Amino acid sequence: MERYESAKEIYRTIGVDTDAAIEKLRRVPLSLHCWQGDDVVGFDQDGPLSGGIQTTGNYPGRAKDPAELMADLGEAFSLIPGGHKLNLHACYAIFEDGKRADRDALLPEHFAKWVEFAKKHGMGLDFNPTCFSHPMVKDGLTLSSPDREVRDFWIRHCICCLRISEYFAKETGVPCVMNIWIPDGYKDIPADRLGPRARFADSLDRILSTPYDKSLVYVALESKVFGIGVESYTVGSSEFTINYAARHGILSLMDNGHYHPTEVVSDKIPSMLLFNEKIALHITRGVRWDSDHVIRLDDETKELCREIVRNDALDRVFIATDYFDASINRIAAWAIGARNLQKALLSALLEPSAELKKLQDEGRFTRLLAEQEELKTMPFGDVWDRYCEVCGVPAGEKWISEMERYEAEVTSKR
Ligand code: RNT
Ligand code: ZN
Repeated sequence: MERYESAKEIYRTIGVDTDAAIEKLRRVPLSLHCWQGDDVVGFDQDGPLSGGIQTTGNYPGRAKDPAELMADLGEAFSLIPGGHKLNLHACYAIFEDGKRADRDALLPEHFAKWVEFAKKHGMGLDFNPTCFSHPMVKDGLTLSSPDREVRDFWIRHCICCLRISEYFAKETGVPCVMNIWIPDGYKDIPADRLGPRARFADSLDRILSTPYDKSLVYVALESKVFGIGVESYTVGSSEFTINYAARHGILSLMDNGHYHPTEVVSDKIPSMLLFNEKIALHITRGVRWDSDHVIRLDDETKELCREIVRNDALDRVFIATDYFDASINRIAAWAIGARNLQKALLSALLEPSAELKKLQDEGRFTRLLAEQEELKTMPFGDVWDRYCEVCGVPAGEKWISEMERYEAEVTSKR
């Protein structure tokens, strides 16, 4: 308490209101990806993960059924401050009485248990068609396949997902972001780069020609530069998704693991904000490639959050996490990554951005550099602890012992 009061006073001297920052961040919903809890396996198939994405590690305690995944998510949410949403994938359908449905026949009722879970936790739901880990992915292709039957299957799947997304929004009262990402691409240099993209565009046209309520569902399209096994060419490249989204009034989704290693999403955000009312993000951490490591409080995560906050775009950017590490405690992975994202947002809210912009415009670059560096040693940790307390989650290191208790009592016994 005393430490917070003293920090508050220090931030006041640089014109920053810590109480206002805390209040603002509490209302920002962060969409937590369900797939960290079970290594992107899902409940509708038992084959390997495909689509050029990979989990590595064999840490014990992976959630193996809906009850376990929900329990683990509940534990994770109790450790993460701020507003929440849960991000689901279609492969997390829950079939009761052994009545299974294939991906092109999924119904809202297969997600009724998730709606119940969301209502219990007072949160909205986001959704993703699962266009991977399935026998109808032929030669690594889905919506861009030259085989009409394959394309039709995945078009039907995405249309089912639109219905389910509407159902989520109606039931929870919170709009649902439905993000389309396809793994389609080629391992080696293609002979035709245009054809697959034309087919992908046509498939998307057919999906989006299905009427859906645009005030309830925001459809997003995620780009990617390459994947394992699709090193030479991906159909859904950045240019493809940005142009398609702009022309068809859907959202562009940028995943910060999906660009060349020296390209940063932080710098893309302001350009996208200039030309789009809303954008969507997947936040992850790539180490040498799109490895989906747990988010750290590193420079790029902070810079990403700065671009959202200082452009006053917290209500224009749908922020979601997307990483999967199977080598550590999975609940800790959720908590560490999401807490780091919250820390980055809070620290951006504690910067005197108007003042810093002014220094830039006045060409006072020495003072700008000096102030930016001084900010780094402000008593941020005391404001963070206060934020956790206000949100009713463990502050400082206290969450670690809670996570370890849960591991000893629950996940280690699986
Ligand atoms: C893959 C994309 C995609 C997936 C999830 C599971 O590279 O980032 O968003 O991670 O759909
Ligand atoms: Zn992603």
